[in-house]
Amino acid sequence: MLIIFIIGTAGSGKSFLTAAFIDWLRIQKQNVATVNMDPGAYTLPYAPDIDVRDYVSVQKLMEEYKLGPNGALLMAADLIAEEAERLGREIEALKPDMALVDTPGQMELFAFRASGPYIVNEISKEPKAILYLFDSVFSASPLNYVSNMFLSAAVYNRFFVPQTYVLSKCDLLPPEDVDRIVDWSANPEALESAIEEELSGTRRLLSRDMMHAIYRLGLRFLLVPVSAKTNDGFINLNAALERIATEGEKFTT
Ligand SMILES: Nc1nc2c(ncn2[C@@H]2O[C@H](COP(=O)(O)OP(=O)(O)OP(=O)(O)O)[C@@H](O)[C@H]2O)c(=O)[nH]1
Ligand SMILES: [Mg+2]
Repeated sequence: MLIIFIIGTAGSGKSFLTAAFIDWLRIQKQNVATVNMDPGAYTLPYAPDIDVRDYVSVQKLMEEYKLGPNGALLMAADLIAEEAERLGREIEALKPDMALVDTPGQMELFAFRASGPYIVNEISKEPKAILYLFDSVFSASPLNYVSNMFLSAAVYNRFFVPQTYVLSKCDLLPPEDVDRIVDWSANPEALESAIEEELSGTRRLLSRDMMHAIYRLGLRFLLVPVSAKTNDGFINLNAALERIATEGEKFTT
C-alpha cells in the first residue's frame, strides 16, 4: 500500500483532484481509498471512506473553547494527531493499494506545525508519498513559480518522504502556457531565462538566488500537468505514483 498525502496552498485543487482521480482509478479497477484529513471541510466533492470530521468537530471546538475558526483548526490538528494510529488502522483495514489523503485547506496547518509530520510518521509503517500541487494560474509567472518551488521545498524539508509534483487545474491555461511551465520544471535554464526576461530589479535577483538555492538542495520538480475537470494527465500521474510505490516496496522489504 502507498499512502499519498495531497498538499498545496489554499484552493489549489486538493479536494477536487482527490475526487476526480479516485473516480478515475476506480474505473481502472484499482483498489483505492480516500481519507479526508481536513477537519474544517464544510462540503467535499467526494464521499470519503475515512473522515476526520467523525473524530473532531471544529464547530464544537469553537463553541466549547470559545475559539475563532483558526484557533479551533489548530486545536483540531493536535487532536487529530492523537488519533493518528487509529486512523492508520482504519486505512489498513480497508486494504487498499493506494490511499489518497486530502489535507487541510490551510497548508501551513498540516505542513508547518508539529502535528502534520507526526501524523505522517505515526499513521502507518507502509510507504508514503506527498503529492504537491502547483496551482496553474498561480504558477504562470516566474516569480510565483519560484515562490511555489520554495514552499514545496519547505514542505519536503518537513516530511522527508518522496514528493511528486503536479500542475493542477491545467485546463485553465492555454496549452502553450502549460508547456512553458512544464519546461521550467524540467530544465532550470528555461526558468532562468524567463526570470531574466520577465523580471527586473530586486525581484529578478531574489528569484534567481532562490532558484539556485533550491537546485543546490538537489530537489527535482518535474511537474505533471493534471486537470480534475478533464482528467488530463491522470495516466502520467498514476505512472509517477506507481514508480514511488515500487521503489517504496524495494525500500521496506
Ligand atoms: N477549472 C478547474 N477548476 C478546478 C480544478 N480543480 C479545482 N478547481 C476549482 O478550484 C476551486 C478550489 O478547489 P478545491 O479542490 O476545493 O481546492 P482545495 O485545495 O481542496 O481547497 P481548500 O481545501 O479549500 O484549500 C474550486 O472552485 C474548484 O472548482 C480543475 O482541475 N480545473
Ligand atoms: Mg479541500
